Amino acid sequence: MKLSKLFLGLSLAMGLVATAAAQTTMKISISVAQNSHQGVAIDTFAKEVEKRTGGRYKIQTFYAGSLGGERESIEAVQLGTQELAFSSTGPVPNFVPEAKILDIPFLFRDKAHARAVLDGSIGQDMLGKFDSKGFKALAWAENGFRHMTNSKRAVNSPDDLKGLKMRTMENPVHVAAYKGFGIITTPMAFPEVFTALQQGTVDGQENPLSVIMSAKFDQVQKHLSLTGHVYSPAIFLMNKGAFEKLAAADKQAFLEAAKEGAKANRARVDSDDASGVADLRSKGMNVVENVDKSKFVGALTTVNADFEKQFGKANIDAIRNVK
Ligand code: EAX
Repeated sequence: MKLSKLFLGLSLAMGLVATAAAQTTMKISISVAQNSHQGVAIDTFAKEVEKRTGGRYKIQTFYAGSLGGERESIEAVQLGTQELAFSSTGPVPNFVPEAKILDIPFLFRDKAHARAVLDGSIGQDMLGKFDSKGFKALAWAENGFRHMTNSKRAVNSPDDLKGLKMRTMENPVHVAAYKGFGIITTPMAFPEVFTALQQGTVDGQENPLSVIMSAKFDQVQKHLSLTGHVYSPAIFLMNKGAFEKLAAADKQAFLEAAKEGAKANRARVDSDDASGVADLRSKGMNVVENVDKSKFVGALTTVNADFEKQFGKANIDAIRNVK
């Protein structure tokens, strides 16, 4: 009697150990709040990975830069101290220089064009460039078209940007271009931006409506101009070793989960873009909706000539020519 009870207890305990061992937990992070286009991306990814692996893989989600800014989380993924990150391409060129070309201002006509490029052969080839740097790039997603905000004045033309001190991403293409606008550029990690705006360390910043809303920049910025000066892609990155350790079917599960995450993310960007102006106006922002884009493009003539030299005109044209 006693022995059989002991046996039952033991086998139960062993069963529990076996269940625990069969579940692997991985981390994924974003630099913005959970209630955002990026939160939706990683929440969907986590749910889909669990579903598609029968619960053998559990994805722990971290928001608002709680594991560090985008650059730090990409570094952590490269080192393997964190398995996954979802990031804009802002800091990506520091790891994969080929990705720089995607952040050229006024490269994409609209979201449909950007999505077609990323989902087409150019984007899919680019995902392969991450392999030799210690990453598995699971899928492209989206941060969105970036717009300028500041606390000083309404921006109607590039002349209005001259002398504004603005936070930029840690991205060499952005920094070069924004200098072309006459902006005083201050590269900074995203988690520091709200405080920098609040304390007046910088006058402004630029980000998609999705980010401006989720970060509540309306509380610290008066003016918003829909410049749409650059399209900001986003990406699901995984540590290469962690991905390679997965069984073939699980690899597929992770890839498909990332695609589902990207789908949900793009849908949220679309709805944020549709509601953003009214929402931010209702919170007191002064919004300039119609800027003369040709003037902004014109201000970058010299910078664009440099980009053509640096990246190859043919490569830039190949992106522009995608229908
Ligand atoms: O990924 O750093 C930035 O401005 C990014 O757009 C933001 O963190 C969202």
